[in-house]
Amino acid sequence: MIPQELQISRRQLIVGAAVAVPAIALTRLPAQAQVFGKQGRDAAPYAVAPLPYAYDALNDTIDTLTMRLHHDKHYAGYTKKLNAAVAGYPDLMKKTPQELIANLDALPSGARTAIRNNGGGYVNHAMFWQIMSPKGGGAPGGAIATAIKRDFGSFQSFQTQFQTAGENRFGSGFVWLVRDAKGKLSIMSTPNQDNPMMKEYGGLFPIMGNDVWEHAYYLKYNNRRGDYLKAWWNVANWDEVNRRLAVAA
Ligand code: MN3
Repeated sequence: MIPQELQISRRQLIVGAAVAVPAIALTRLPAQAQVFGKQGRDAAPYAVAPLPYAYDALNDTIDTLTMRLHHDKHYAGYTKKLNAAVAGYPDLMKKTPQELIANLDALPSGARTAIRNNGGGYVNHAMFWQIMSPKGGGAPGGAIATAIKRDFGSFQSFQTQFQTAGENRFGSGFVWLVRDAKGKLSIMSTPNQDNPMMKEYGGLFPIMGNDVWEHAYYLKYNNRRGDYLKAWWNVANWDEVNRRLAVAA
């Protein structure tokens, strides 16, 4: 069970990102609870979190129809199938989606693949909507800027490596910026709806990730995934990425 104090703090987060939460409370909370705060529900039935902006808000970079299909069909589909996968397992229904995917080995074998795919899809997309913003773009500031410079040499070098890893992901998947146990940032990519929090990837906390499934870019960019990855920086929400970095520690 989650202690009462966490539930209260988490509710503050659910109210909205604009609500000021004392920094000390953020650092004391487990990262999973922080991430979860914007996803709406910590137990089944898991809910489809609304986009934090209009469908057409990112239109210069990601077209409106792509956003509508991606959110209302793909993400909503993962959510529906995740709920179906845990139905009939009361113990699983009490867990957060992050807890489910971080402990795949502990799941009943009959539900494991469905939870891996759809729980991963749920967690990945809940993050993805938040780390984009119509007010995003530009160079990062704050702690993430310092950490990127420290671990990649420069923001440009980080961008190039992130784009290359995204382009090199064969088939569908995500490219990630992760933080390891020592606090060092690195880039990795995973197939399908896998997530770095899964044990086989080291159980690493994803600071940010870009969706390189064709459904994320094909209508506007067609086969040019590299163009999508390059343009995507225009909507990167560095405030949210900084928030995720802060709770990862
Ligand atoms: Mn997707």
